[in-house]
Amino acid sequence: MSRDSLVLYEVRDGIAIITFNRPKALNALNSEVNLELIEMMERARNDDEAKVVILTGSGERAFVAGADIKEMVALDPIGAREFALRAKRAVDAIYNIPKPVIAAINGFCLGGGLEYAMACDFRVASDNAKFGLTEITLGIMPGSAGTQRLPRLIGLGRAKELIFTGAIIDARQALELNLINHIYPPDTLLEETITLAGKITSRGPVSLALIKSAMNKGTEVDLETASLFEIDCFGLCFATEEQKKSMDAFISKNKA
Ligand code: CO8
Repeated sequence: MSRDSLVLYEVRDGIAIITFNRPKALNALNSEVNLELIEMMERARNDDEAKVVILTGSGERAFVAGADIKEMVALDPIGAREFALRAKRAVDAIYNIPKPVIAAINGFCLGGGLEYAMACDFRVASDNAKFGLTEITLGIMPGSAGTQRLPRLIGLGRAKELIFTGAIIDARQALELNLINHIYPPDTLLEETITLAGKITSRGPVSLALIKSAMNKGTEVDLETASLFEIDCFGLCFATEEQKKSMDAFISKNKA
């Protein structure tokens, strides 16, 4: 793990922990952070030791307090579009990695920070975490799929209220909205998330990848198309050692 990196990578017990590491700027996302994040997601994708990925922020105050306003302030429309396209590559790297990704949200999770967290498979948070798509307070709007993922997670009306007002909500409210799955004390957040991730690491990687793909793609298309895609994924599971070993073990235990 390099000390100078803006995004840190380490593997513990089969879990890749990827950490935004700009604590002095509350881990704000600039172009370099995005490039390093893409690199680290690629590393996790190719790392056979890493079965599950946890995304978190360094320091005690923030997961990510949004895109870097100091980098955005002078952008013209073409530059802003390029900035958001670079961010999209980072978000896509989170969303498309064929391994489960859990966001462990340890403080401010605003703007782009929440958009990145929503690209994860699910989210847990410390009880002092704060959430919001606050872009409107800066005279802009979400640009990393926030207008799309938030309504899918919490419903259109609730999402519009949050995005139109730019309100910041706490962890309890985020839990009530189904934006996060669990709340933990700040000092045990990472350990609790590792324990949670540990319940997934023993599961078959091919099944996990196919389930993620079926759920991500399936929820974007009609039910008939999604069901047929799921069936193709189901069929593919039967090409794996995982399936043979697990089913044989079940049968031989029952025979015994
Ligand atoms: N960008 C750049 N620097 C930031 C950011 C940010 N988003 N957030 C905090 N910082 C910096 C501050 O400038 C400060 O630096 P310095 O010490 O050099 O002055 C340091 O972090 C600490 O911050 P504060 O002093 O402001 O700390 P406070 O406790 O007073 O306040 C807040 C904490 C409330 C989180 C406050 O920092 C804040 O409001 N930050 C901005 C939050 C925000 O509006 N985020 C949304 C940004 S827009 C966005 O994300 C668009 C995404 C569109 C797509 C592109 C995705 C990449």
